[in-house]
Amino acid sequence: PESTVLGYPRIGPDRELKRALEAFWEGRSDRAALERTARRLREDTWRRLAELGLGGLPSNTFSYYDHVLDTAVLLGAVPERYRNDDDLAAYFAMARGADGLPPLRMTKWFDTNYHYIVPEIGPDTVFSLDAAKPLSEVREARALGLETRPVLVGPVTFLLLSQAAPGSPDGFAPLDRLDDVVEVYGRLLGALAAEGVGWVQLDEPALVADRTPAELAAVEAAYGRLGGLAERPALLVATYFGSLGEALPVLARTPVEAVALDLVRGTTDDVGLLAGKTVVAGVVPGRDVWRTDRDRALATLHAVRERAGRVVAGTSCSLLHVPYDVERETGLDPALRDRLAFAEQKVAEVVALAALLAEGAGTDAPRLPAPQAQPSASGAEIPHEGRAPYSVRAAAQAERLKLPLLPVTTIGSFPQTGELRRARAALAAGEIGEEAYESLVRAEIEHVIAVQERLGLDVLVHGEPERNDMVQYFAEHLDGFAVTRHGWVQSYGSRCTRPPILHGDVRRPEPITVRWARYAQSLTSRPVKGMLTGPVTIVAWSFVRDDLPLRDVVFQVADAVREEVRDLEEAGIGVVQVDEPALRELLPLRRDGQAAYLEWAVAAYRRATSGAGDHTQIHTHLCYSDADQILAAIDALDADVTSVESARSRGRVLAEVGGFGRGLGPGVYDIHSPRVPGADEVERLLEEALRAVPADRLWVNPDCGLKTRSHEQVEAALANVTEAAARLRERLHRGE
Ligand code: THG
Ligand code: ZN
Repeated sequence: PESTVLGYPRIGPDRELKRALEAFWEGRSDRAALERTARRLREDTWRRLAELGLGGLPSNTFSYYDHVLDTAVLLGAVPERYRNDDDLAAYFAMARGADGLPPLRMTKWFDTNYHYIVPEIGPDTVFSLDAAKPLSEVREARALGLETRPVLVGPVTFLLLSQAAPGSPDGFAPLDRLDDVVEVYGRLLGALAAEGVGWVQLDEPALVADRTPAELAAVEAAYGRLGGLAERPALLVATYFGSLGEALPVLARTPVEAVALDLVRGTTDDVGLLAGKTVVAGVVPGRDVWRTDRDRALATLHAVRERAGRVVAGTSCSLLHVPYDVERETGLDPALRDRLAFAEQKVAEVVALAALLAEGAGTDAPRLPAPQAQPSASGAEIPHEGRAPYSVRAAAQAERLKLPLLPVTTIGSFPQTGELRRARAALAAGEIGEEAYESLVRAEIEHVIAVQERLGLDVLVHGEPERNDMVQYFAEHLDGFAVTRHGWVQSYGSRCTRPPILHGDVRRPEPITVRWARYAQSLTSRPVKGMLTGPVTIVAWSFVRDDLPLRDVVFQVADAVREEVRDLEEAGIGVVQVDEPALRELLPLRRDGQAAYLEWAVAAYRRATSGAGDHTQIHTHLCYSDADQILAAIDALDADVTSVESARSRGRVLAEVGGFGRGLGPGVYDIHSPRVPGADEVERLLEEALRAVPADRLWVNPDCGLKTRSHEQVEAALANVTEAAARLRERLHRGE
């Protein structure tokens, strides 16, 4: 095949998988119904890719929840506590938890907004091959008359992304088990060869990050061994999200038949080393929504062919990260839509490029254009904005807010009721008026404020009923963004987002959140916290223009947020939370570049928040506990109060963030699971927190927003949280 893609969306063009999963989980449908939907989605995808003329069709890119979790199952790496005669029940227990059993940890897939389930591997993990899924997908496609290339997470990336199982000895790393895992991959390759499979794709994106010499040696050994097997399909090692650097010569020395390179983020510099192998040249960007510059891509393909010999036109990474089809976006400005390509359009681009390459088109001009005019950031100086010292601010805020010890608050969002979601859809469809919609929003704010007062929270929120999503909502109210109707992208499991498209200069035409915050504050004498999304996160969770440096785009957004903070303050709001959960996400995968990124990202946050007066308390919230690399940056945000996720990985977070000299709220309620924590459990977590954080700086909060939970779960959990805080407060007053 002259063309291929490394992977494809699986949630369904109309989120059919989401609906099928949620119906199954809620007991509204059975396993057979779920399997039927899944099968139809897979078949539709293969048929469509074949129809578009794609050469190499991927399979095993479907997943009921996550492809890393699928790999753990494939290898038999299911921790004892999840084992169950019902394989699907065990699978979903690992992904989502089951009664009394918390799920496995979840974290971001490299620098994307996709989350994977973190496998647990210990010294005693027993590996065993369960090849049912890739084999049955191969057979399904064959029943349609289509040959496919099964896609699997490769052994090195799988182990590097895994965590050591609880109880593993100090110094144990999952990668220590590489030999055992490679043995299972070897048997899998044998099974696929026996099935007549010609090619297998092993994804090794971990190779584009900095790797130690020992890790690189492990890569060489693993692929040397797999490549040396007598009975196996041809091997494509797929790398993406950056350039291979020092890992490229290592892969070049292994007997694998093909290597996929991300030539959007990486370069063709060393491709000559891959001579003799096939290079899948990732020239069509798999992570943005812009149409590919055809001449540029073609020149790159020619350069690869000249240097390496055999070349296949491909995407830079899986298309999992883009929506299905831009043709459905009839509401977009046609001038903008013409510049866009979603998954279907990208497949067509790959096919067209392969045809041009085969025709020899562009061979007269094979000179590679100069590296894409990487626009340089305007103004080399990063403005360092600051507020008064924390002690001054803390005194002014204490005076104004008069909060008790261990104040209880939430992260911002409350459960979104079906009624509200339907009303928003009806408003968009013109079936109800603005007035009717807004009165529903007001009623919901009244309800949420009343609940928090009844449960005794100290800093209240309005619950964000007017927002569909913390980024999409701001994008809808800022100039320079477009939003889609069907542009869903999987975030984790059944959850999706519609990333907005940031295509022009960003401006705030008028205040966005102020009237809702003001309304909520009018209902209570307790402080209401204004809720904003930070500039890095707004940009990280959007598809962003590529004609300006990212940093400049982020600063434009920071200025818009700054105006909003000022307006909230002026409206009498005493606490403003500016969330930056994606701060870590844009961190460059390689160490060089990380410091510079963090410097401007922090500067953008401070630009957004430093207009606030001393008496205004700035909060921030960060999802994900693997913040180790960016602790100094989080500290440098200089927020008065920082809440972090920690319910899933207790002690570590506390040890890390306890040293911040300001307010800190380690999450005490894991909102990713439907489980309601008891008051005793929360009290214990708070006691533990008190060993790392002084009582006068400890805040009490869930570990993330509550929008994915039900009202019943939230009320039960918050009642326990406030009770635990009250008990501990009491004990502190008694001097215990
Ligand atoms: N918004 C955006 N990206 C995100 C988050 C977010 N990335 C990280 C984290 N939060 C991911 N978490 C979620 C949690 C819930 C949902 C999506 C991502 C979710 N989505 C609704 C769904 O799938 O039904 C749709 C929401 C909508 O109507 O827009 O519940 O918060 N951008
Ligand atoms: Zn969060």
